[in-house]
Amino acid sequence: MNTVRQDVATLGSGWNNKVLLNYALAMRELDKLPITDHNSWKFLGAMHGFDRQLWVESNVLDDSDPVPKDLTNFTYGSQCQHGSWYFLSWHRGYLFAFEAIVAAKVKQLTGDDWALPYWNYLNNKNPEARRAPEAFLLDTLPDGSPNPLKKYPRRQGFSTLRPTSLDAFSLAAMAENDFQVGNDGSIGFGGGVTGNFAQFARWTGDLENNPHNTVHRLVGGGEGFMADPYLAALDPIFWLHHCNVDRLWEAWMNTAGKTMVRDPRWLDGPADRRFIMPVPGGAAGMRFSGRDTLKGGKLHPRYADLSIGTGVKPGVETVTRVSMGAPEQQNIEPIGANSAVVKVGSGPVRTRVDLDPQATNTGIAAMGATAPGTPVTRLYLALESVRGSAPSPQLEVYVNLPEGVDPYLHPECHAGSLTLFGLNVASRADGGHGGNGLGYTIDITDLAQRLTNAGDFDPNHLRVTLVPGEQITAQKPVTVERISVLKRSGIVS
Ligand SMILES: [Cu+2]
Repeated sequence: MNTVRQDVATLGSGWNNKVLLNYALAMRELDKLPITDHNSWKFLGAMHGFDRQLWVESNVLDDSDPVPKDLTNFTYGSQCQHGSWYFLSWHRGYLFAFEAIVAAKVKQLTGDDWALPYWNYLNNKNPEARRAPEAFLLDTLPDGSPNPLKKYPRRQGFSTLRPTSLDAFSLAAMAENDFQVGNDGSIGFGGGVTGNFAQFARWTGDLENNPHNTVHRLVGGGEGFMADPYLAALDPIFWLHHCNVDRLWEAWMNTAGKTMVRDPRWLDGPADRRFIMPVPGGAAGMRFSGRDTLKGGKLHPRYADLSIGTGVKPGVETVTRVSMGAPEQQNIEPIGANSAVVKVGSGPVRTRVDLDPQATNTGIAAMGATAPGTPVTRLYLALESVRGSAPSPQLEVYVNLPEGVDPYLHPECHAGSLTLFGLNVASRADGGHGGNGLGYTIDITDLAQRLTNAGDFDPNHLRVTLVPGEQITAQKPVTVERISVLKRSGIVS
């Protein structure tokens, strides 16, 4: 049985892509099942996020449809782990369950084997890589019936991922050597430490912010399902996107010099409960934890390729960034913060972050260190408790932008682009985490170095300007509780 996941672009175009045709045929059948069935399209989508009222308003459910208890009591419903170190492991299990259920249906309908393909949108060698596979854009199946792969709305006129120069895709996450750093895991590839189960926890990992969050917003816009975690997994393209994110994680783990597990709690999952997924046939669920998703585990996937479009060459010693030593021997300290909540609505907002000049100067002096055994530092801007009501607003972050200028004319001050995917869920006071919002870190080491070289870096403070992108308006503002600068110190190894 062929269960190797392939690049969807290599499998043929339109409905000649048999993997996607089989996908569509299976989804059409799974759509006939009621939400009470663990193998139904709706049930599988609701596992990511579920809000009955929104689903009725969005014409997914009828008002009269009975909703199963195991969705509303969180046994299966609204499980997706974001802003957390379980983001990648939970979604790996989710992909596995979905793939098994679809494959069983494909087998029953056509006799074919089936594996979930990935959308390799970062493949620079394919000029069409950012265009959605055609099967997701066609109105009908070859037999003339409605195309299930295009059932739910996306950004108006969507066919291609179109980031601008600001929210450009970045593979910077792949250069990070550590899955987590800091006691709270606030810095690193994979997301912040959470003890208990939390749908939206606190710190977003590098890979989750970009390209994961970016692609959700670029497909979904403000109105499409992919932009909102309550609806995203209902769009069949969700699964090809997440398959690629999962592949990026696998590629990262297969690169020399990366530290995946340093805190064994990650291996066993949340302290208060196990992750659970449905299985084909819909009987009892399958329980799993992080260790099942790693090499040798029952949920470890196989990919046809781990190098094209991932920015890494597995098995090859690629020195992408100097190693700062074992994560537990690294130190994270705040060296300054702003003093008031920042609210971003219709236009750019400036705030001042006061710095400890001595700590800043020593940090700047060690930023470029490469000699083994010498101290090395990186600087980060941390945005804490970011809240708002839009599903995936875009926020642009600038450092030391001159006052009164057009930010777009000053890319040299651009620190980073954030897509605040799931901000609506993370900000709900009745949600799992009491509306604490989300946290993000932006690596500003290179920017600080550039500003220092240009004589534009004052060790006493820096100015941060937040510029609203799409989905942020005066009616739907975003607030940031605190902005601080973190200094990460280690020893070059
Ligand atoms: Cu996602």
